Amino acid sequence: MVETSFKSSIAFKRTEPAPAAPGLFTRPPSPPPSTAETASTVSHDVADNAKARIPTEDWDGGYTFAPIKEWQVARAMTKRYGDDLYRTAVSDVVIVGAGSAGLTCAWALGTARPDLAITIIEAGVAPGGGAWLGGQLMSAMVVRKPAHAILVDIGVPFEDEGDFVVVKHAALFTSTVLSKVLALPNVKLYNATAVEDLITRPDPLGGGLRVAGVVSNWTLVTLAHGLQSCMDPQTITAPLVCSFAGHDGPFGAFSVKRLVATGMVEQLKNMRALNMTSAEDYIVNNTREVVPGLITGGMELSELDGANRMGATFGGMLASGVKAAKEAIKILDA
Ligand code: 48N
Repeated sequence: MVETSFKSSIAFKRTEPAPAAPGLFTRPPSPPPSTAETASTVSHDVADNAKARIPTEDWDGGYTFAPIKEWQVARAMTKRYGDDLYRTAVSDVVIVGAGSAGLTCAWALGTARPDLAITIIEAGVAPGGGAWLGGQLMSAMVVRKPAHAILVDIGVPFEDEGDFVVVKHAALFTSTVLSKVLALPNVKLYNATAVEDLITRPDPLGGGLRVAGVVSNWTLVTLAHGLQSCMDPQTITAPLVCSFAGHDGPFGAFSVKRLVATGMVEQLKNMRALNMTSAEDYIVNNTREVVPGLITGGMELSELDGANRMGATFGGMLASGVKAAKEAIKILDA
């Protein structure tokens, strides 16, 4: 039975879905199992992939697929997407941005706390943000120690160069952490989907406002608001939002800009020039709950705090994501 007082509901020490009508942070009853879940299909375990090989069977006589109807494909996708939207309408944590910081946060939090329902909103079709390449369109990704320990935990191979390590292609990091995050049963990724506003509530614990979720829309719709009126958004309610919206790009530093626009923060101090020797330590050590209900990390934090950029070294992003996960657990378990 979920306690419904505000403070305790943050802890989400839930055993059963609350029978009461869903409140602000009370999980509504889970949706009925979807036909997808009750269908007689048996999910394919990745362990079976070990048998993947070039088939020796003769295909020269023709390769024939099992029969299909168009409506079966349509329903297979829409049923799952509809179930996902229904289930994630109330989440425990929303992560804005699936760049290196956001994905590492999702991986750390999702693996450490399988009880938490974590929803990632990523504006791009391809998650990953700036972590598909190293620097100046070159492939290799540099990660300074001790952040290489996070690569070990995730399972990303690297070459050791002493005080730093090199992942031979940044896409190897991004695709590996992405595959691990997507395989977590308690994490849902909505890519090609933009956070176009925050949800705020009066903060019963502090008198001001607290962030209580996000407003989302398909990115193409968000980008086209000037072309067509009244394309209203969706909402996802959560007691905690972790924002890693980066420092550039069409949506850069999105959440902290909304904090200024809504008066929750006075001003952005704007990212400062490059200083590789100090920038990463600052970002990791200052990843924090910047207003009640919103943790900010990665390069979005540099825009809020006026921190230096660090250039093409990514350990600070990985460690900021893990720091945000640690802070989130402290807040949710308070
Ligand atoms: O990779 P980014 O931009 O952000 P981080 O903080 O994860 O990593 C930053 C890192 O790539 C660097 O910039 C490196 C270290 N360079 C430093 C330097 O000196 O230049 O990822 C942010 C992600 C992107 O995928 C965006 O598409 C997404 O966030 N995003 C959003 N997704 C949904 N809704 C939004 N409003 C939104 N805004 C950004």
